[in-house]
Amino acid sequence: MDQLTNTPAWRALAAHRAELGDVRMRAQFEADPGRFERHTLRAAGLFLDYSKNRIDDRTLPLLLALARERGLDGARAAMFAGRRINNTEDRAVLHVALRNRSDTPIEVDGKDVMPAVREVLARMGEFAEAVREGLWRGYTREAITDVVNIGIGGSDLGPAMVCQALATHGHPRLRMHFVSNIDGDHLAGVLAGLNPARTLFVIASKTFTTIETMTNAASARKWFLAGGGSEADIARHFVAVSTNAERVAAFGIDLANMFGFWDWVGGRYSLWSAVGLPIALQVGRARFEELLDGAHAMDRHFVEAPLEANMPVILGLLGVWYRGFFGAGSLCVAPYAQALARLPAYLQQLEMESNGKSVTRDGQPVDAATCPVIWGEPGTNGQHAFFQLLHQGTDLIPVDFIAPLAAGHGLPDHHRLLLANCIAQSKALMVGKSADEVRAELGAAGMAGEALEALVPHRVFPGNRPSNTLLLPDLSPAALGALIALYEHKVFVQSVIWGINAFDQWGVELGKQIASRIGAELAGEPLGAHDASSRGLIEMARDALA
Ligand code: G6Q
Repeated sequence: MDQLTNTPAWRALAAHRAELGDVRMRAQFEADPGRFERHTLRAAGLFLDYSKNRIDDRTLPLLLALARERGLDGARAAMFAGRRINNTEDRAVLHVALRNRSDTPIEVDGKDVMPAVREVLARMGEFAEAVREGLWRGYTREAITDVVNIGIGGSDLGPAMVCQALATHGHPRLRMHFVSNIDGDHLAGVLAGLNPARTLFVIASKTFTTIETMTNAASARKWFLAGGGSEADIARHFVAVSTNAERVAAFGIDLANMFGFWDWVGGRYSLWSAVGLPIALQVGRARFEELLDGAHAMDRHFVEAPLEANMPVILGLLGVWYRGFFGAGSLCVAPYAQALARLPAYLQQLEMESNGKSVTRDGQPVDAATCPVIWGEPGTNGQHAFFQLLHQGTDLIPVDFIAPLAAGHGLPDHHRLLLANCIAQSKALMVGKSADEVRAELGAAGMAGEALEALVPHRVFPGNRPSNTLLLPDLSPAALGALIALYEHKVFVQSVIWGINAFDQWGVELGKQIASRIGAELAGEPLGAHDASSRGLIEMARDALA
């Protein structure tokens, strides 16, 4: 494939960017009453307003030409057809099969994966309902009250984010806990309040070799045995989610209590698989299936909608536009929903582990900037913190605002103020405030002369700062499923433009290898060759641990 910046579409976009210059969105809105209508989309129950972007009528056709030139149609078809598009690991990428709610078969190497997907989903549902109904009991015959998911990365962030988002749909008896960090404070803090006789552990690890998860799981088992459970009781209190039956059995978990998945499910794309077991436990089988339905509706939209009306395509291309032509190095995700507090962390992994790469699928350097830094916090909290920089800092940082239109908390005044703030922020970022407007405002407040002029530069807002606003009807499982699938496909679209394999993660390996060596050294093995900094730090840690 041609170097990206040499392609005709990229060159046309570069010329267009130069022509566009500093065109003001504020002026574009004033001149064009149809701008909102033309730059909004509905899909799978979600509404996207992308009118507050630095684009004119030529921009999207040029971005779409880039998508076509980079082979988006073919790449998308290859993913849905189960081709081995994760080329560096020689794997298919089929999270879409996990939420394929149609009768259409999906094949990997000529074999339909759907019967196995449905079989695990049914077992998960039965197990979740048995725990929820109090039929699955602990060793004292008491019902389970606490579920502790032990997993990390893709085996933690998705279910943790979704369980928090759907907490209002939770079962009144069941509390969900997530332990990921190797830091003993995490496990100890969670276990401190729990009774082993009423606790169920879900050990979630695709490989069942991850050091954090295996260490936490072994300590959890010791805690369980020390707290009154016997070896024979482990089967009622430990279940596994994994692709590795051999290791699950070696850990001592009954294979009847293992929920499997497959190598074509990437960790960060796995919440739709058995990795979503904590979600099913929390909200029940039917609502877990609604989550899948919402994602499936977005999958259908991604496959069927023309590119120019395709939500993941538009979001992905706008991201490429700012990264490639405005030098935007980060994207702020601001959910106006406290329940979505973990969404930015979830998207950080989804986007940055997928597209945080600098070589193409065939190993050549990518000659354009790739994934920006993804970060954010819920609104309105962020407004009282980092929004200062979004409004008046030196960097252009696009923002994704995300808000549910309806809330279930019964505090309508709060929700009105929440939505008002969400809309106000995207408006303020876009319109800004000119020096003349500041002068008029200060004058009206009784200021004049030098005192007024001294304040003007501090109170000017440059404006013209872009954002998308995504509205959900509410925080239902279906809307959340569609939202997550939207970002998954957005990431895929961007990977195709940049020519990246979005489904491997070699960048996390080096640190793991070095940590394993240093771990042995901290346990007493002689020190190997190290730079002076690392050696000095290892010696200090050894002294502290002695
Ligand atoms: C995700 C990554 C990574 C992975 C964790 C946990 O895409 O591969 O975050 O999920 O390292 O791995 P295990 O599930 O194998 O323990």
